[in-house]
Amino acid sequence: METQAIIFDLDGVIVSTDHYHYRAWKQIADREGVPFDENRNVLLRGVSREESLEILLELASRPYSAEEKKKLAEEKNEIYRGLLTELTPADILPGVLTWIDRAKEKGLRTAIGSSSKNTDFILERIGLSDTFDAVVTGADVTHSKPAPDIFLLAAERLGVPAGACWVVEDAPAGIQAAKAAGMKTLGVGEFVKDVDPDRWAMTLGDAEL
Ligand code: B16
Ligand code: MG
Repeated sequence: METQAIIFDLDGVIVSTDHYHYRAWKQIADREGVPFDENRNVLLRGVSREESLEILLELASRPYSAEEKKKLAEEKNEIYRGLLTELTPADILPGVLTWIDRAKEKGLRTAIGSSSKNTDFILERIGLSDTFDAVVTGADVTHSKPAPDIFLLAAERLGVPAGACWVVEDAPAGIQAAKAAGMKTLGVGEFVKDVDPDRWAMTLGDAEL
């Protein structure tokens, strides 16, 4: 089916917020005495805040109650939101603006499909609030990536069949979600290099639309 829309993941594709996520989770992990490093952080990419905490706590030495988990997730988000105030349009990753322009020139619809409930805040910080035809986030669905729901809802809001959508993703969970939605994928960045080497680029600046 001919491509009619491009759905961009946000964190790791449009802007690199992963280090801010890492710094926030690391503060929580250190305080709780849970081992956590950059390698463990990769497992959290594209995954919801709550599920990220579950993964982090897999290495904890004691069980945590639902209430404690809720508080930890809230604390992490407060730290993360504080760090996000450092974001500016200069943080938009290489090739992104060209891709958006090219997509529009070709008459393709564009959307954001992100697990992040901070999507609106991030888009505002980097000056892209009014750029996309649709924005779907983790706040719009019950099941986040790797479930296909975020991308399927984006296609629905764009009025385009799933098979005509092309998803750009940096996380294994996101590629899995896109494939489960029956969409084509382009992987960007080192963490999805081995998933589909024929449809992969280090940055969007290295890929042709
Ligand atoms: P929040 P994406 C994802 O965004 C991040 O990659 C992931 O690390 C994060 O846990 C998730 O958003 C939830 O973020 O805590 O802001 O709701 O890659 O799907 O754009
Ligand atoms: Mg991502």
